[in-house]
Amino acid sequence: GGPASLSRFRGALVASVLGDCVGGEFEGAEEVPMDRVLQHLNGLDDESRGDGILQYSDDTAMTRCVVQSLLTRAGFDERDMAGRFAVEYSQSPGRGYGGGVIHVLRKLASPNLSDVFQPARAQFSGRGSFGNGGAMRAAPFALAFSKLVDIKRYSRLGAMLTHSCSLGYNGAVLQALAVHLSLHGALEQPDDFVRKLLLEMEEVEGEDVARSDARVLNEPEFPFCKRLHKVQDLMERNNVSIEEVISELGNGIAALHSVPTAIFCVLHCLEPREGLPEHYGGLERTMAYSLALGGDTDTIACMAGAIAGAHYGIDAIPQIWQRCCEGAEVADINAERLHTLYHQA
Ligand code: 8NA
Ligand code: MG
Ligand code: MG
Repeated sequence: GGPASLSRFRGALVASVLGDCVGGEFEGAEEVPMDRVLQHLNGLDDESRGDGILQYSDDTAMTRCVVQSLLTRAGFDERDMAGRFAVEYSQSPGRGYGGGVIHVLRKLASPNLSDVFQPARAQFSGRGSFGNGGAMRAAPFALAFSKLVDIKRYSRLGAMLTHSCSLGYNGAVLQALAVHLSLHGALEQPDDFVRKLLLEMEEVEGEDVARSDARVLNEPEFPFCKRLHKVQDLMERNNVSIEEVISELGNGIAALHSVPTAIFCVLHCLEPREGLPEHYGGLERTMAYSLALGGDTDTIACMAGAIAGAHYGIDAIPQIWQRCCEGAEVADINAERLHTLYHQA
């Protein structure tokens, strides 16, 4: 479909669930041989799988809260969103949340809380979390708002409910921007796609807080821009090994070590690649490649899935994959509602 078509909305939200569910198998694994990835993905086609459907984790649980909040309030409402995070966590605490964020989620359940951003600010001795937990749930902001200024403002605030360090929430801004550009067909020109991201992130990371957060963490200034430049370098190379991608971009739980990685996965898999089945389309390649990086596989595949799904649309996602992932159907219905909201506003 064309820019911002229903198919792209559905692709984005369903493929993000898929990445989370399918990627859970390898979360935390140091190295994942492509053979094992393909075996896992082929196994999804097997009707006789005994282990039932693949469950989603914190990534999808929190994304669903973001979606429900944006739909119910027809816009961003921090108290409503924070309340949904707290209820979701109290009802299903075993979804694989990060070790720090659970303290925020418990505090957000308190009815006496006057400032919903306060618990996140108290994390890690006041420095705030730089984990990728804000970025993993950022895609819906690009599906609810059409203006760049709104996407940037609300993806940042939505992330700040749990991640008050700029290296955390700016990862969410970058992820939302990537989904937005993809939704509008920008991946047709991959070099332009990265240039547009850089242009936006140079402004985002130029803020004083972003500069001082980077210094405190011993990172160079403009950390996400630096990584996007590395993405450009890797794109220009003919043969890039998985090891190089991991060492240049990372595969960890920090937003800085996973959001640019997810973006690279999508860009790299726009074309057929050696080691990946020839009958795979771009979305399938993106999934397989994200898992082969190891590390925080569910979250990287979830983020790459959202960007890739917004590009290829729903028809690129194998039915069999959708059927074995918990929450894929709900994501599909939510995508349709977001599409309506998006085109109303
Ligand atoms: P978070 O906010 O708890 O951050 C995750 C972790 O990052 C923390 O537990 C800390 O170890 C570290 N961290 C973050 N900020 C700082 C800081 N300022 N100083 C020192 N350490 C810090 O959780 P989140 O919501 O960001 O979640 C991130 C990831 O963890 C997600 O992938 C989620 O699925 C989860 N998770 C990951 C794995 C894995 O093996 N990769 C396993 C289970 C859960
Ligand atoms: Mg997870
Ligand atoms: Mg994860």
